[in-house]
Amino acid sequence: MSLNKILSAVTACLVTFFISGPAALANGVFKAEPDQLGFMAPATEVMRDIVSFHNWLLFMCIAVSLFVMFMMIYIFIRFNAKANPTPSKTTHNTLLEVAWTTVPIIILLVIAIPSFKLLYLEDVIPEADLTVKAIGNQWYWTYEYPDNDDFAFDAAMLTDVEAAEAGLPRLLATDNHIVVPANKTVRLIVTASDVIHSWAMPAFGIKIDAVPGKLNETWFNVEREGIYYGQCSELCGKDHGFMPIMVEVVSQEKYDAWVEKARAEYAGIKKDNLIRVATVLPAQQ
Ligand SMILES: [Cu+2]
Repeated sequence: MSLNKILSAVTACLVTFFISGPAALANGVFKAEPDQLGFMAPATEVMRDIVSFHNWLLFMCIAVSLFVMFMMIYIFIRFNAKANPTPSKTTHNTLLEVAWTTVPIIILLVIAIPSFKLLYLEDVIPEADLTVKAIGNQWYWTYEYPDNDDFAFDAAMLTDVEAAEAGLPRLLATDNHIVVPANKTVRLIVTASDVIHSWAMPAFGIKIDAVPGKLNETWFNVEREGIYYGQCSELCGKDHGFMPIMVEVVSQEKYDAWVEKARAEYAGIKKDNLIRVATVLPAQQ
């Protein structure tokens, strides 16, 4: 590989990282793409901040690495035995010692301040417009809408054939999925019925563990309508890779209409029976 090719590959990587991944597809589908290097296009304020914090950290890493590298190269050339046969006996330099103590402190501070800001943004849940509860099961998700008569349903992965027929992405689409309104704060409560799962939605900047016997909560406010895909992100057994998460973000009117429909459709489902539905297994490859 020529130096030119290596340099252009490195530049391509850096550019991809700094522009934070591909934009949303034209039809409003947000999912990971083949050969994707950066993040998925952010759909929430939290994810946008995560992306810019990531870029800031990357910049700091590169700056520190380059500084150390050039210092070392300079020392190798300027102070090797041939170029500098009689070394200086100098010890202690007050200015230098103060500098190499304070500069790292300043670097840590400029990393810590945005980091804490981001942590608080993620952690403190604003006044929520609605609540959705996600329950991880081996190996599908159950969702409950406590604000709307507490209706509930399961979301299991579509088989390859079903996904192809529906024109939905393989290994990501589910039979039922949650629908939420755009530009509304959604409080998400997460737990599990058997082992630890993790509800992860890259475009929202969410990855939260679903722990049996424990309620975790987080929030999101999605700015753009569309269909968003994520996956269980905690190793939870043999079908861990086959319990994707699908979220449809729609306008308030469409959401209200969906709630009416869902209320009727899922009304007969007793929550106790939900967790007994057979897992949809992927087609054998
Ligand atoms: Cu899982």
